[in-house]
Parts: sequence; structure tokens; C-alpha cells
Amino acid sequence: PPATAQIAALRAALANTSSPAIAMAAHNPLTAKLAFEAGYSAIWVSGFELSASYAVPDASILPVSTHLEATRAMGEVQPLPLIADLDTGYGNAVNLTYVVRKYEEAGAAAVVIEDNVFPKESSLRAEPAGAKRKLAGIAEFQGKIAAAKAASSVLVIARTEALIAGYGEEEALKRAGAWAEAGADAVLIHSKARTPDEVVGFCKRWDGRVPVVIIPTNYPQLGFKAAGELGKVGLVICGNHTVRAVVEAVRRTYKRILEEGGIEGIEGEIASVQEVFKLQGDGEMREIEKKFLR
Ligand code: SPV
Ligand code: MG
Repeated sequence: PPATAQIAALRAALANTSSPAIAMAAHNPLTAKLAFEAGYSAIWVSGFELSASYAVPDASILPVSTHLEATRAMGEVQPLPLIADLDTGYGNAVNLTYVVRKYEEAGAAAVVIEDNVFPKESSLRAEPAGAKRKLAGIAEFQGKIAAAKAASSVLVIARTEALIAGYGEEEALKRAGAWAEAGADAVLIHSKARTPDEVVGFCKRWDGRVPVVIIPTNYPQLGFKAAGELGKVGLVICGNHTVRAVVEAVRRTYKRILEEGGIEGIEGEIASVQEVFKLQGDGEMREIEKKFLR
């Protein structure tokens, strides 16, 4: 069913451009729940994270059913708005219509579609020498935005890769303007520059018709407060910090156990079994047991 309360909450958060909402990436229900407990405002159902969790490239390899199920399952265990990363939208405006209905049914509060062409590849990947990334046509992508809006009540965040693909600020402004005109609730301006300059430049010239969303992976110097001071950013997405934290922590633990010839040394440095029980909702199960088990 539509996540009416989460949609309203996310819409209001996006509008508060002096103090952007912060979304954390997650790749499964457990990490979504941890992000909720930590105090984030929304969950980014990241294509990069989910692909990484299957140990495959973020290049339109996983089927929509896998991402849709991950989204649905994250919504079952925590209450934050889910921002679903739909990559290129799984086809054209017709395909997207059917896909967005499924995401609404799964409880997403927003979908993000990007103007890459299928099959996409990670925006953060270095381009092969001499290659210039092709982007979707403006009219075609506007059709997809309008189709997504018409399909459901979820928010539509339209992303442009103009800066990533090397087409420059003018093209980025033109595309973002076209996305707003087509009905997007927010525009996501992505950059892989190593400084915030590109995104800051874009924000300075953006007319603020709809809020801006950013994913500052490559320019981490831009803190949340500074993003708010730009006056245009309604949402900052931490795009991949869950899977990166997991890889690091898991590797360290695995290594220590083999090196130390046992599991005793690591005991105080990993979550206790009791903590994991709690995350699994053991308390609720006890209640059910008490009431109904005879
Ligand atoms: C993702 O997290 O899947 C994103 C952000 O789309 S990025 O990987 O930077 O393209
Ligand atoms: Mg993605």
C-alpha cells in the first residue's frame, strides 16, 4: 500500500532547504534498521549497495524483482521513508509506469530515476579512455518523469548525470529545469568531482523551483551544514557508507579470528548475540509466545 505518512514526511523534509534531511544507504533490512536507530531521516535503497551485497557490478545486472523485494523488506522492519534507486527506470515510460506502481505497493516513499541509458554503469567509475557517456534525450526523459508521476503518489526525484558525463553546468541546469518542468518533485545533481565546486556552482545558479538532492561521495569535504548554507539542497544522501563499513569491519574480524587461532579475542569487539536478538525483534516474539503458545 502507499506509504502515505512517509511520503508526506519526505516531502516536508525536502522542502526544508536550510537544513537538509540526511539519508543513509542500506542494502538489506538489518542495515536499514540500524540506520533508523542511528537517527537518519530516510533510507537510500542504493543500487550500488545492493549490487555490492550480491558481489556484482552496479551495471543493470540485478533484476528489478531483487531491488523491489529489498525495498519491501526494509519497510517491514523500520519506519523511515524509503528512497528507491531505480537506475534508468527499467525501460521506457511504459515500463516505468508498471514498475513505479510496484514500488508504491512495496511501500517506497520516493523513486529516483537517472538519465543514463540502459544498461547503466556506476557513476563513480572512471570512464574508459576516450569514452563519453551517452545520456537519455531530454524529451524522452521528461516523458519518463511524467509517467512516473502519473503512475502513483510516490515522490519522483529526477537525476541528471550531465556533470558526471562531462557535459558541463549549462547542460546540467538545462536538464534539471526540464525535469522540474516535467513534474519532478526534486532534482538530483550528481558529481564525481573531488571538490564540491561543481555542485556548489550548480546550486548557486539553480532557481530553486524544486529542491536539490546530492550524493557527496567524491567530495566529502562538503558537510551537512555547508550543504544547508547553499539554500537549495533538501536532501543529502550518504550513498555507500553502509557497505563500505561492512566490508572493512568484516575483513578485520575474519582476519583476527584466523590469526588468533580462535574466537575469544574478538568477543568484546563485535555485537553480542543479545544485541542481534534485539535487532531481530525477539521482544515481540516473546509477547506472541506469552499470549498464544499453549
Ligand atoms: C547508488 O548508491 O546506487 C547511487 C549513487 O546511485 S552512485 O553510486 O554514486 O551513483
Ligand atoms: Mg545507483
